[in-house]
Amino acid sequence: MAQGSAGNVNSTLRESALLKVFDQADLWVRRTNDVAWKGNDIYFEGPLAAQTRETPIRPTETAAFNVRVQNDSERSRELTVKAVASGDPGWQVTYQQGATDISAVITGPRMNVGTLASGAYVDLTVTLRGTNALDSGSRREIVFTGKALGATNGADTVMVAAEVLNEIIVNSTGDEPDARLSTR
Ligand SMILES: [Ca+2]
Repeated sequence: MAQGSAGNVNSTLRESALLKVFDQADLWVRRTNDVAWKGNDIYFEGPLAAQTRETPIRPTETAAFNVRVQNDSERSRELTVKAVASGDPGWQVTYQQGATDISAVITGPRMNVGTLASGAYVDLTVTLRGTNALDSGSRREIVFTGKALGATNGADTVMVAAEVLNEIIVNSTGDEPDARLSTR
């Protein structure tokens, strides 16, 4: 949030606009080896390119993503998040908060991540592992939707996706680890 002085008109307008949204969740997303996140201060309930991160992998590789759940309300709020997966079911998917496996609760009715002060957040990790049984082009998508407990608006959504590509070209000499595809 802007920290503008009383004389800063833009800051005052922005804070006034935020005040109208009483229960705003803000989800961010990145691959675990990315520095930059996507989706900060972008709010939309439903998948959006600006809040989606995806990566191709080889059949037995792992794609790992972080999802940040931030309270962008002007007050402390209890936030919840839900994960819905779609696509080829042959993937192994694990959800974690720190070292704790949260797979059952986040794919259930809704996970409560606790009460967060304005601007505070928690980070989650989702890991997708391809298996040898997957064909090239096999894809798994997971949509995360966060919102304040009991809120009727202010929801936000991020999406992660992984896709198996069998034709990834490895290094030509054979003396280095396999090359990894990058979406950059
Ligand atoms: Ca967002």
